[in-house]
Amino acid sequence: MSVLEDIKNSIITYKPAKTIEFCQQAINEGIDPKLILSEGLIAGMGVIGEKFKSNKIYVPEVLIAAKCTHAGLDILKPILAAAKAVSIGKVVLGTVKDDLHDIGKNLVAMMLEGAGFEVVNLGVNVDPEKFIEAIKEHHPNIIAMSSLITSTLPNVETTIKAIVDSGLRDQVKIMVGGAPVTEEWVMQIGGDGFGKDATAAVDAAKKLVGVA
Ligand code: B1M
Repeated sequence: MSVLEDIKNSIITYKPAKTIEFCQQAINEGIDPKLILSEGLIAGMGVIGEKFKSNKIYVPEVLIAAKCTHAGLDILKPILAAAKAVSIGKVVLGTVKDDLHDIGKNLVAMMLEGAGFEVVNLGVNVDPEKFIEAIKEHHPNIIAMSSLITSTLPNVETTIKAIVDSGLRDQVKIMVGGAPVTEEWVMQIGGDGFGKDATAAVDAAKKLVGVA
């Protein structure tokens, strides 16, 4: 069995220490960190997602699987970040208000860092006001929002409206992503960019800062 399969299985069997061990092993074997992400961590979380959807597992199991994924992300993060030393732009990223999902958002953060962006990660359940404060404090090129459940989609719109009302809209590009988000909808609510997954998010961000 390949080490990528081992990583995936460590998530499906809820063993964070194994996730760490196998991620480290994959790095030592010289496997591309992006492959470790997609074929190991994301693949494992994909299986968990399917099981959760079909009520084969419940929230506690999902949380342990998420713990495994985050443990693996912590191992990969410095390696992906070291791949690019010069910043090609600054992104302020957060999961919108009332939404606590952060695995996909953190993957996007890491892939952006790996591509050379400086990322300010505001975390989850981020109020529109917090995004606005972050624009004033960090002067990012891009505000990036994740919305991972349909019930928080309106909070993306509210945040964009708040940015417009604050007079800061022309200082930033706005990018949105997450499972229930579509490109058409993002354009309709006044956003500038969309990515269906972490790789597409990087392409969209590069396009927005003019380096694509
Ligand atoms: Co929840 N949850 N969850 N959950 N959860 C989903 C999303 C759900 C689809 C499960 C289901 O019912 N089938 C469903 C949403 C349904 C809907 O939209 N209507 C759901 C629900 C309903 C809920 C609760 C309401 C459950 C409850 O309490 N009854 C609750 C809500 C809590 C809240 O947010 N207020 C809840 C809670 C939780 C946990 C806390 C248990 C846990 C989150 C833990 C954590 O994140 N730290 C959890 C999880 C893990 C999931 C599933 C199983 C997995 C989500 C995930 O991490 N996916 C999910 C089911 C599933 O996906 N099949 C589910 C892996 C991740 C890599 O993918 O997040 O899509 P994703 O990110 C992708 C892309 O979307 C994209 O790139 C990422 C990487 O490829 N992307 C961007 C993300 N952000 C982007 C930003 C961009 C561009 C691309 O640009 C800015």
